[in-house]
Amino acid sequence: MKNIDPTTTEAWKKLSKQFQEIENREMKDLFLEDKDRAADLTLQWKDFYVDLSKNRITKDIQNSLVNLAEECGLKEAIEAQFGGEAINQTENRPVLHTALRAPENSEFFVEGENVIPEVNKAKSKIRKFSAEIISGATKGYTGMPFTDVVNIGIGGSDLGPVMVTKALEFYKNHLNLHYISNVDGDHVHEILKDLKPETTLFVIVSKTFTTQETLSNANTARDWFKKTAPVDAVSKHFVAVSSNISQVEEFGIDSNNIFPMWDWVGGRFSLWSAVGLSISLGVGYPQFEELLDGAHQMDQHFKNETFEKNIPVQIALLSIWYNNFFKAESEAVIPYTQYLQKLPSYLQQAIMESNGKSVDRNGKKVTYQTGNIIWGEPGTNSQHAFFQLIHQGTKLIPADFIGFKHSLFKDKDHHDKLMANYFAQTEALLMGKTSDEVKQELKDKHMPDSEIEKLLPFKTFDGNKPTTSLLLERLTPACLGKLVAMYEHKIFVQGVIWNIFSYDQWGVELGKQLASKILTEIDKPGIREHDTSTNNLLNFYLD
Ligand code: G6Q
Repeated sequence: MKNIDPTTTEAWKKLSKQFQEIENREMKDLFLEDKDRAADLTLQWKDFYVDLSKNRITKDIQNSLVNLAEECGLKEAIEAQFGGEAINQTENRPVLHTALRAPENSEFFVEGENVIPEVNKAKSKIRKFSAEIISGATKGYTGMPFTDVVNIGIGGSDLGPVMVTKALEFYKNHLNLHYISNVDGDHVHEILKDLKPETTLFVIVSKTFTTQETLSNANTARDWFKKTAPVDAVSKHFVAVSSNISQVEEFGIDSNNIFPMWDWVGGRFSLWSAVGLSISLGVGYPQFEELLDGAHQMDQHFKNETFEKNIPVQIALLSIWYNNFFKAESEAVIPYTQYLQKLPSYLQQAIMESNGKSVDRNGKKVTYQTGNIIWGEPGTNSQHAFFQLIHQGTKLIPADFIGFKHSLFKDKDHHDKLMANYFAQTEALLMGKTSDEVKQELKDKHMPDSEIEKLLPFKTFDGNKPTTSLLLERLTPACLGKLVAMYEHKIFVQGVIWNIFSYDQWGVELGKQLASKILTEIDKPGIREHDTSTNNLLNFYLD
């Protein structure tokens, strides 16, 4: 990978000039000047229609952004990633979540060894296990089929499976899925209180099997289970997904019930592995495989398509454009489907943990902005909540609008209403509302002129707010796979250009150490060696 400061590139210099030229320009004028703008700035690929034209760019700016990617060595970086090079240099690991969704006969090499046979073996195990639990062939210790599955994991071992399970709820079978992540005892006890040990299967997901939250919750679940079940039933009701076999066995899980994880898959990119076991249990393995296949299709698109027509590359470049030139502080993701309600929080981890870095790949502090702040909620709910700030606030918030041509229950009346909002919002954010329009509207309502003058500034909308419309066919597992993989590649592209390491997470590791230290002090009265604020808080807590 090239390790260059992006601000020193020719493309960056050109973009700085182009920024000055476009900063005060209205997108609606750009549409008037160029009748082909919408078509020229739209990407169509399979069931994706991605309209970039409501962004504050021109074709020339788009070309400069592509030049930036080229100057920063994006092509080589993509090859290095797919080629299994240890691009996660601070942990000395390759980054190959793409191997998890590749066809059975592919080849992905880690230190000279093709990992695909291992991946295929894990997939067969997931397939067989899921089928046996779903069909009831594998039963609990009293001979009853399983009704409930509890995933215990946190961060990357939770957010992906939770998000996908919610997203694919339409395809779900009879198994009830639960997710316990927080070390908050109220979380685990709240979930356990309604479960029956004899029909509950626990999936403990922890790559390291050392994570305090997950181990505490797993221990609590096992204690709860053993209150009524015989000890030897634990092996029937507890399975694990981990790369730390010895620790899992020590916990008491049968070695046949351990699903693998690998160092070359980062936690937040692991839903495609056995970390997604709960997904496969909830919707069945064939649907899980469709999800993987969709992601693989996006991988191929990302790897092979020119940067001009490459969806993840283009959305990543736009995000850099706003972050580094317009100084946008955050980005919103607004899915127009309730099923994707967890997508923003999933993306918060994926994006903010990956690119929330301030040291470049040469070990130097960066002098420019990196990781974006991500937030969002499904439309239309968010329109009745925070959209006010997007429309009339002081901040520039580029937003992805994700909509679908077809709903799953095929209720046309509801879907047309939902999508009317999707279209209307991006149009309003683009066009705004001029004072003349407001005047006319109020006149038509017979409002006196003096009142109109008073209200005018408040009811006027500047518009010119950037949005990207992703209009997809239907929320199938494959479509979801493509969408999630699109955002994964977006993250990578941005990390490459910002010259940072996207695949480590030292901030998370720090959190893991800090709490363990304080925990050892909690039971010890007396001297505390923290800052006075922390000392006082501890004393007040323990009083
Ligand atoms: C993800 C992070 C982090 C991790 C959790 C859980 O990329 O590394 O969120 O997934 O800390 O870790 P374990 O799976 O090891 O319990």
